[in-house]
Amino acid sequence: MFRFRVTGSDGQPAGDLEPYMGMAAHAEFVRSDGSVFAHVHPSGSAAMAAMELAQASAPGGSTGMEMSRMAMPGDRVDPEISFPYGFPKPGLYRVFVQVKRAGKIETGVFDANVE
Ligand SMILES: [Cu+2]
Repeated sequence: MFRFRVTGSDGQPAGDLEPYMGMAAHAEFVRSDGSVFAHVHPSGSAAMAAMELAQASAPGGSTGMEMSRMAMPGDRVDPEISFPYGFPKPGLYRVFVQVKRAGKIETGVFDANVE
């Protein structure tokens, strides 16, 4: 599990996270040579159920716009977010984590040297 905590400028856990495209957060794990690209969502969140509902009801799959309609205004997202993932092979990776705070998308970037 990769755990991230979103904090405000005061260092306190952020209280203004909202679902982004029906999910609490999105993460991409990318190997420096481009041979690995994984898009991962947190597991077991309430927002996951909302996304599954959105996918089931959208004919021919759903777009981000359709999924965002599933997110209820006022839905609260926990500022501690975990993603299940395993690096498939050693190398340099960059991890992008995207959340939505008070209507704005924010992206955190992290580097990992996997041996
Ligand atoms: Cu995603």
